[in-house]
Amino acid sequence: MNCNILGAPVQDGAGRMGCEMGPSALRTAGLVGALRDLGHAVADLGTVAPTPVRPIAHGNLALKALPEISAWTAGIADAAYAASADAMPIFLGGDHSISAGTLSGLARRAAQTGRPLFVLWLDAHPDFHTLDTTASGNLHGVPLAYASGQPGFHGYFPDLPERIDPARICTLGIRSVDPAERQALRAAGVTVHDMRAIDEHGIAPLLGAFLDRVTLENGLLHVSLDVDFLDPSIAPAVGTTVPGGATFREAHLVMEMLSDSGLVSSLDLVELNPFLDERGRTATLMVDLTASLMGRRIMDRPTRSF
Ligand code: B3U
Ligand code: MN
Ligand code: MN
Repeated sequence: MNCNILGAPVQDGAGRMGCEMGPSALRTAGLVGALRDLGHAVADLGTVAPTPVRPIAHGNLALKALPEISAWTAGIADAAYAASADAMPIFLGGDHSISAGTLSGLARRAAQTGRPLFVLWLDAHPDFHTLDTTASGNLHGVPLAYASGQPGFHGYFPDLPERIDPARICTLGIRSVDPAERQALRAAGVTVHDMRAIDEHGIAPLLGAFLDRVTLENGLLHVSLDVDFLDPSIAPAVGTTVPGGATFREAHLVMEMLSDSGLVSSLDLVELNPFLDERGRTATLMVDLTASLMGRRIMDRPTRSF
């Protein structure tokens, strides 16, 4: 496969500094080499730039860095559109606000291909706040609401060329939801597989059912992997740790199932804060998970297992 790597060193959408170093840490942990070892052709396209920042005022005074994140969203959306023309783009965050841009650009690309875009959101949080409902004001909490066309972004964020149908979004690993998000997710019809669902059913059937839907509609699939999807005991390098996350084995299983499906057309690796890491272990885990998604296996699989 042809892969395009793009760094999006955004940190203003998170509550604390450090995600700006995410792309460097993922490169240092050997992302490009790991992909090449698996036989992929990798082009590192370098670092995305925001468009010029213009002043934007909003009635929600809690909002942080709205002009900056709006400018990043515009720059990232154009870069995502360009980078998805003939290769699989892998976006290196940066905090999760970068996905406002990646999803916007990818939705525009998908519309051109005539195939529907599905989104798998691997995260402790659904990131489904609007500019009006966020209480923290951290804009890494809004990208999924923006990209799926929830109200209140017009005039503040770049106009969306294409929205993603909320019915084609599946969130997995969720364990921290604000009341406004809970209501909006339900009204919009987003699939929410929280940790209780994973505990009750196991992660494989939940993901399998979603992948079946993508296959049935011949969809494209974007995967957005937030570090805090993972349990903090294995992935400490994130500003918003929430206990009770995906285990090492659950996370690799998800990636291997995604790889087997052959459906994944783009990927975000977000929220890595290297300042909070321990000797690079979280960056290394993110690279290893990406390798599993891109074909690394423990053993060759027989066509049927007993
Ligand atoms: N929902 C909370 C917490 C949060 C969302 N995304 C992250 N944290 N990473 C908020 O601030 O919007
Ligand atoms: Mn997130
Ligand atoms: Mn999160």
